Amino acid sequence: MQMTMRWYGSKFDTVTLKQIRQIPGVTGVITTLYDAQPGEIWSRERIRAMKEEVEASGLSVAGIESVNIHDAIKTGSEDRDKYIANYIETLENLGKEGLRLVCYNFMPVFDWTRTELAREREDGSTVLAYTQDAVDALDPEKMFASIADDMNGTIMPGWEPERMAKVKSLFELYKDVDEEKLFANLVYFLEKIMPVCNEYDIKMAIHPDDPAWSVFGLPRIINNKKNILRLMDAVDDPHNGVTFCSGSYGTSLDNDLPDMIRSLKGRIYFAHVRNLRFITPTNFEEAAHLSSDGTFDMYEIVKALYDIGFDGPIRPDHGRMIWDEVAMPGYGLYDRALGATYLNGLWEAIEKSDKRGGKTCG
Ligand code: DNO
Repeated sequence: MQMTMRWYGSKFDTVTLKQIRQIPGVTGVITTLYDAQPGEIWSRERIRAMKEEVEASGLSVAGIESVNIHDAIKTGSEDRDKYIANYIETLENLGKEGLRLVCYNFMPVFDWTRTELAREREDGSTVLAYTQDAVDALDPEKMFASIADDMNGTIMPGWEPERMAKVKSLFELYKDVDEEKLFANLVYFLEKIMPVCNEYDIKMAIHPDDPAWSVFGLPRIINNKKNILRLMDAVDDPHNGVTFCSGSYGTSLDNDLPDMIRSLKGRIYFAHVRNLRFITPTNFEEAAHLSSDGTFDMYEIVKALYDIGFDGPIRPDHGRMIWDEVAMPGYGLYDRALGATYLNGLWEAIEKSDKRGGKTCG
C-alpha cells in the first residue's frame, strides 16, 4: 500500500505540501481540481500543472478524489450522453498524464452528510457528528445554513455554496429517481466509460454513500455488502472498483467491515480508513483513528486489507480538530498526521508478523 493524504490544492487547503511531505511514510497525495464544476472537461494543461506542483514537493499524485459526476448522469436526463462524453475526455486527459485512479460518488443532492461540524469532546477536541434526529427536524434547504458557520472559512467537498443555493431545484430533479433507477443510471455510465478506462488503465473507485441510509428520502445504493457486490457484478470489469471507506460503510452497524473488505478482494483500489464512536446507532461522532477511541477494531480493518493483498493508496480520513488548529473540518493537518502514523504502525506490525510466520524473534 501507499500511504497518502488528501490535499485540495494550494488555493483551497490550509495544509501545505511541505507539511504533508514531513509526515513519516506519506509519499503521495490524493488531489483534484477543486474548482472544476461537475460536467466540465479537465484540460491536460491543468492536470499537468497540478502534477508538477505536487511532484516538485517530493510527493506523487496517487489518485484523484474526485472527478464529480453531473446530475444529468445521475438522474439519467436526456442530455446525459453529452456529460458522459465530457467525462470521457477528462479521463483521457488524466490517462495521458499518467493518472490511473479516480474516486467518485453517486450520491444524489448531498455528498456526505453531517449535522455538526464541531461537536466538542471531553478532551476539548472537536469532531464532525451526525444525529438522525437533527436531520429529521431539518428542512433540507436549511441544511447548508445550519452548518455553514462552522466551516472555518473553507469550502467543504460536496457542500459548495453554489450547489447548496440550488438545493430546492436539485430535489426536484431527483423526484422520480428511485434506487433502481439510480442504480441503472450508474451502470449505464460505467458501461460507457469502461472502454476509455481500459485504454488508459484507469481504475474507477466508487465512494460509498455517507451515511449508509437514505437522508431526506433520497435514494442510496452504495451502502452495504450486497449492493456493492451487485455493482461489481453488473459491470464486471477490473476497472470498475471500489474506494473502501470505513467511516462511510461503518455508519451502519449492520456492516461487518473486515468481512466486506474480504468479499471485495481484487476490486478495492483505494482505502479511506477512520474510526467512529457511536452514542446510539443513529447518533455517531468521528473519533481519533485509534481503535480504543471509537467503535471499530482498526487492527481488523487494516489486517483485512493486508490479507487481500491491497496495494493501492490508503489515506487517513477525517481527523479531529486539535491543538487549536483552524482548518477545514475533518481535514486539518495534526490529527490526520497522527492517523497516518498509527495506520503505518499497524501495517508494519501486521506485515512483519506475517513475514515471520507469526513467530517472535528470540
Ligand atoms: C468526505 C469525502 C467525500 C468523498 C466523495 C468522493 O470527506 O469522503 O466528499 O470525497 O464522496 O467522491
